[in-house]
Parts: sequence; C-alpha cells; structure tokens
Amino acid sequence: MQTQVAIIGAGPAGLLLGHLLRAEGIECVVLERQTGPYVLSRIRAGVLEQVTVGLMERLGLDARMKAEGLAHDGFHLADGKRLIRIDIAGLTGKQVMVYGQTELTRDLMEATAGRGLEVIHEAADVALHDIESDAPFVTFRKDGAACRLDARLIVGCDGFHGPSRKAIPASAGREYERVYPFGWLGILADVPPCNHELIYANHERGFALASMRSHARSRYYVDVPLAERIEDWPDDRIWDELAIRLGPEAAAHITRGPAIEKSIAPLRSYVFAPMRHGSLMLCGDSAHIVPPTGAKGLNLAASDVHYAAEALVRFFKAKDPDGISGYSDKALARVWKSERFSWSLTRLMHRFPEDGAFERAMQVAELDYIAGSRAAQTSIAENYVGLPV
Ligand code: RFL
Ligand code: PHB
Repeated sequence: MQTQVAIIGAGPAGLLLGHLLRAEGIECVVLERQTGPYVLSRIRAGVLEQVTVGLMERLGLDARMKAEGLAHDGFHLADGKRLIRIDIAGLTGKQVMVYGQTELTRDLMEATAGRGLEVIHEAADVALHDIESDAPFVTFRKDGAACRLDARLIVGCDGFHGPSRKAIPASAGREYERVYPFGWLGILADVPPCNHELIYANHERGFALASMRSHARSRYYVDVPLAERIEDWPDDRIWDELAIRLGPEAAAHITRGPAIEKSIAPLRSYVFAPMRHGSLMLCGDSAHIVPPTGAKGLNLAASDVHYAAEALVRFFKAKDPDGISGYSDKALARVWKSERFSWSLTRLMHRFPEDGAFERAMQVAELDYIAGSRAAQTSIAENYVGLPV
C-alpha cells in the first residue's frame, strides 16, 4: 500500500488529522491497534477549548456538539469552605465546551466512510521504518497477514504508549518528566450534576472535581494514593468522600447513583522534544502528557494537529518543507505553556505527601489571593479557555 501520510493511532488526534488532510485532498491512511468500540469505551476528557471546537466547525462535524454540548461561562475553585468563581466569559470573552472525548471521537469516527478517510482497525505489531529517509514505511499485521504501508511522511498519534515516539533514537531527543504521587479515581453516573459549572476542590482530605457530560450524566473525581485499588472504593465510599471534599454548598446538591464507569488514572507531566525527527512528526499524547487538572490533554492534541495539518498542506500543495521543519518549535511553544498551567493548577489543588503545614498554608493563601484578585483570576481564565494557536 502507498499513501502520502501514514497516521498511527485513531484516537482524537489521528482522526482529526486524517479528516483535515482529506478535506485538503491529501492522501492518508490511519492505522489503529484497537477496534472502534474499544476506542469509544475509554472515558477521558470532558472540556473542549476553542481550538478543538474550531477544528470540528472547520470540518463541518460540529452539529451534534453544538446541539448536545454545554457551553460554560465559568468554573469554580473550592478550598473546602467556599467556592471561588472564575468568570471565564467575563474575563476573557470566551467559553469552554463541555462535550465528552467519547462523543467527539464518535463524531469523527462516524464521518470516516462518508469522507473517504481510510482507517484500518486492529492493525497489530505496527512498526515504523526508515524514518530518517524521505521514503519511510510502516509494517503491521492485519487478520494475520503481513502488510506494508509506504508514505512520504508518518505522523505518530498513538498516545503515550504507542510505537512512534519509541522509534526516535534516544540520542535525538530529550524527555522531561514529573510523575505525581497520586492518581484520579473517576466515577461516571447517570445523575444530574451537583452544580451547573465545574468545581475543582482542594480539601484537607485531598482533591475533588465535580464535572459532567450532560444535564443527566455526571463525572466526578477524587485523588487517591497510587497504591489504591478500585475494589477498595465501592460507590458509597466515593460519594461520601466527594460530599466532604467538595464542601457543604456543593454537597447539598449531589445526587448519588450507581457507577456506570469507575477507573483510576495516574497523573504525569511529560514532554518529548523535538516533536519531529526526519519524516516522523508526533502529535498529542505520543509527545506529551499533562495531568488532567487543567483539562488540557485533548486540547493540546488538537493544537498539535492544527499545526501539523498546516505544515503538511504547505508541504504537499506548495512543495514548501519549511512548515514541517518548523513544526516542533511551533507546537512545543504552546505545549510548554499548557504544561506549566496544568502543573501549577495540580500543585495548587492537591495535597502532596511531602507537604507540611507550611505548604498547606501557601495553598490556602494562594486560593485566598485568587479569590480577591481580578488579575489572578484573569490569568487562570485565559489559560483555562486556551492560549491562542
Ligand atoms: P489517545 O486518545 O491515547 O489515542 C491514541 C490512539 O493510538 C492507538 N495506539 C495504537 N495504534 C496502532 N498501533 C499501536 N501500537 C498503538 N498504540 C496505541 C490507541 O489505541 C489510541 O486509539 O491519544 P491522542 O489522540 O493524542 O489524544 C489525547 C487525549 O486522549 C488525552 O490527552 C486526553 O484524554 C487527556 N484528558 C483530558 N484532556 C482534555 O483536554 N480535557 C479534559 O478534560 C481531560 N480529562 C484526560 C482527562 C485524560 C484522562 N485519563 C484517563 C488519562 C481525564 C482523564 C481521567
Ligand atoms: C472530565 O469531565 O472528565 C474532566 C473535566 C475537567 C478536567 C478533567 C476531566 O480538568
């Protein structure tokens, strides 16, 4: 098989990129290790920035998102006692869209056939070859048969554990990493949210987040030590903990219900630089991870894809390679700022095992400062809605 761009991974990054390239008449094939339903079963992001919404609009795939998504004008930080509202619309003139990654991915997946985007699911043993040449190729197995896909460029959209980043020699890049000593235990339930906007809480007992997927479906998280097992968290224990950590105002409106999904996600900050090596470009989680506290992971994947698509269109249509050679610097400039925001919000809103009374006092003082400072709130708001691409 031969194509112009081989895309590894059919998560949001790979599917968005595939659609953007097809819309410009550029040939591409997407290789995905899992089945479509498996990809859709992973419950992840819930908050979309304008960059992500804008790409769906550009593709004309925004109808369901506009009908079912919830545009939010603000969110809250809580310190166990009170809610501090960050008026993102008032402070930035922008909104965020609450629409699940599952739904966004479904919209992208359902449009593949109609738009001639070829996605090969259950592609096993995907391996990248000759990425330092102008004629790279990918080998994989499909239904037991050995296959080969030749391309001019390869884009790795295969998440943190995929083979793309690993194909780059260690000497050609650098890893920056911070692993956090806790994970987020998430619960999804068909109950109305406790508040019409998100609440991020830092309580003496730890972090909690009240989020949602719709007016009838809630998503909540509490942070737990990494060694914790999901079996030790029956639904009632989670609801009890949420009621304490979110504070009395929110607790009064929590509706409990059986979990339809429960999982623990570890938290990590990670960047691999550069994001291009030879004929291989990396987009999304394959190149970087942020802790979910800032709701940035999926949105960073979307901004990478925006830059990558721009570079690829310039390369194939104007025969200009400068976009490709400048891709990594352009993408990383935005990545680092989102890494900083996600890290600082994580630092502010979680209890770290090494923290003593002083660090706790610093968190309380910072939240108090934010509560009384329009400048501090504006800084948080402009990062939360997403920095410009
Ligand atoms: P994905 O979604 O991991 O997709 C990668 C795809 O590559 C496939 N793959 C392979 N394919 C072929 N061969 C192989 N060998 C392969 N290995 C892997 C995988 O099967 C998969 O389909 O990466 P992508 O596209 O870069 O998207 C990134 C986002 O998924 C991620 O950043 C977000 O989910 C992060 N995130 C959030 N982001 C936000 O913007 N807002 C949020 O509110 C938000 N909340 C979250 C989150 C992530 C969470 N978890 C579970 C880590 C909340 C949580 C709890
Ligand atoms: C979610 O709804 O899953 C969600 C929302 C905001 C975050 C992280 C996750 O910061």
